[in-house]
Amino acid sequence: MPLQASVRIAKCDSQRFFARDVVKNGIIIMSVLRLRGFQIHKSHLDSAAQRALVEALRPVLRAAPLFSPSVPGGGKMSVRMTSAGKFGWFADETGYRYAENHPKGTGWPAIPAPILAIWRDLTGLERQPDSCLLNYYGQDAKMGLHQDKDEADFSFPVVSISLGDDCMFRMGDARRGGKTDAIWLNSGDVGVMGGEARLNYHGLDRIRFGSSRLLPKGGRINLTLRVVT
Ligand SMILES: O=C(O)CCC(=O)C(=O)O
Repeated sequence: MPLQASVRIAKCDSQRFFARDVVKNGIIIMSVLRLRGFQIHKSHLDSAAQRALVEALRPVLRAAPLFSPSVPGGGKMSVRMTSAGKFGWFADETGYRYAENHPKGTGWPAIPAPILAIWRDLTGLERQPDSCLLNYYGQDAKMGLHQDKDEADFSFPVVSISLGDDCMFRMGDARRGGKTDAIWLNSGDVGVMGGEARLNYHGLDRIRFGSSRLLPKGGRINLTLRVVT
């Protein structure tokens, strides 16, 4: 008879970091980490689920190709992006906002069902997200520290799915310029940023290009699900 999975608190060394392991047959099959309130479900998606998500994203990318947004003050983001859902996140010289159309003028494709299922599983919410932002990080792409605050209601969490190459993710608190901590995220990890952590500054220092074989051309995809209105 298979042994039941059990949960054990593996480490709890400060308010900033907390880890809880799910152990089956003496082997850790999943860990839930908390870094400054960001809840990270390590290896939430196994390899088959990761491959299925990449397949589900192909039609999204065909209908709404990646673009490199310009930013206020000039220059372009190093991350390429697109969206699915009712709203897509967008930036240009005039600011940051959600838009109902892709820059080419068409509406965004629907959020694929397996992605909505992850949101439901981890948030338990009836309310579905109305935006799924897809960020693609090539070899030198990164993202500066920022808050997610273009949404109307911060009581809804942000769910963040990592696919492909490892990345160094940095998390602070809700003050600009406050202390930060960094953690490596791997393909299949899914994070939930909610509650007191919802407005924490966060960003991405770098990716470890070529560390995963999930994406044919390498790099990392991050999907973030948000309730916008
Ligand atoms: O790529 C990531 O893990 C973070 C993405 C992010 O911070 C954002 O889209 O606001």
